Amino acid sequence: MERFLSVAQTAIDRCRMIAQYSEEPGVTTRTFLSEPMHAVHRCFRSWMEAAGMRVTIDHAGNLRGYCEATHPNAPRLFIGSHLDTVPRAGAFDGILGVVLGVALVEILAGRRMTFQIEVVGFSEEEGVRFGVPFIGSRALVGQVDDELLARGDAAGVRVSDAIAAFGLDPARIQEAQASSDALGYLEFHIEQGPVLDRLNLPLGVVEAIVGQSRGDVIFEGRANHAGTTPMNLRHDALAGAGAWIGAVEREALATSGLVATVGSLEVEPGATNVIAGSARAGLDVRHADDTVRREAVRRMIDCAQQIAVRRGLKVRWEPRLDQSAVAMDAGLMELLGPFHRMTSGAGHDAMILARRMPVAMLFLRSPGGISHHPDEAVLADDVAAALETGIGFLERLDARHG
Ligand code: HGY
Ligand code: MN
Ligand code: MN
Repeated sequence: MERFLSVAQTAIDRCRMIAQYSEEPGVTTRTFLSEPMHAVHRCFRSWMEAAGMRVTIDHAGNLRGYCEATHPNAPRLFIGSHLDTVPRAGAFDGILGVVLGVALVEILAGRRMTFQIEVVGFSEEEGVRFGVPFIGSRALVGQVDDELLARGDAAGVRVSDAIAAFGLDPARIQEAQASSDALGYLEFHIEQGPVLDRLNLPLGVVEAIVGQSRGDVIFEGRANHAGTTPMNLRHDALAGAGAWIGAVEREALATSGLVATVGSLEVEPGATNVIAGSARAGLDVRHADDTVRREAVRRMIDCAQQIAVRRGLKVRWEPRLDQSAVAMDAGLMELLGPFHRMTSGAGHDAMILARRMPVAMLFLRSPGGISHHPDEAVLADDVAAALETGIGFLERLDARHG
């Protein structure tokens, strides 16, 4: 492991350097094809080209670096993750997977495998700007449709406008597709949870990624004066949403293995002395079993309707994502090695790439189990162990495929 410790430290330094490219000074916030993404692409392009890779940006804004194989027309192994972040993120979620892909190519130092290697930095995985995740990886499996291209952000800018504003052509997004004979996809990612840290393990191999539902529940009441409206005459949308959020938490606590989060709440008109006329609550529900998850979502929506009736409110559900749980490829998992097997509660681009090729993920310990937070971290020894495992994986895949 020591042989890769300095490469590991460079990888960590690169992640922390990239973290400075942000829409907000002093924190790390980088959404789909926002201005700071140009600087991120410039950094990766210089690292990739110095490692002998050919670099392109596809029309979904994905950064793509290619290494040739020992022979032309060899199938391709993809290694990657996402370059966007949640608001006020840490430095490693997504970025680390792209940086380690480049580091593996640097370690190979021109040595060619019996397969091509493509390192991909996806343009958008978190779903922050347009409310729908995985735009970048969906382009690789041909699943960016006109409806998605027409989705607007909070300022009314459409996905297609954002692509054009970045200097790309939304009409050419289909060119981003990965060929169907791809050898597979490998994603290095921080665990973003407490499991490896509590077991005091540096690495884990993902067996499956849980399924997730996302969407908005919108309560509509009647705005009115906070001082003159008696309590029994109110139709308070925010109070209704608050009652429902508590019910969502109770439902999740009562259902084994289920997590449910209301992480966003938009209130109109949003003044202390005005009873809220509307409240839009963003719901995220996850479980390893798709039936359990979908059943829980249905119960939560039923509960919202019952609360609305009791309070004289209207309520509607706007679903945005129903992503099934995805199993990782057993053959690629075996090539990674005998590490702790685990389920991922976080969603990843691997769940989209799995629609077109075998996929595998290697988790790195998240000290303190912290993520989606500036305190997110990795340990240099664990990064070195991940690089050691990654080189071993490439060599074992080369031997199997050669
Ligand atoms: O939300 C997630 O599961 C991931 O961080 N995109
Ligand atoms: Mn994330
Ligand atoms: Mn991520």
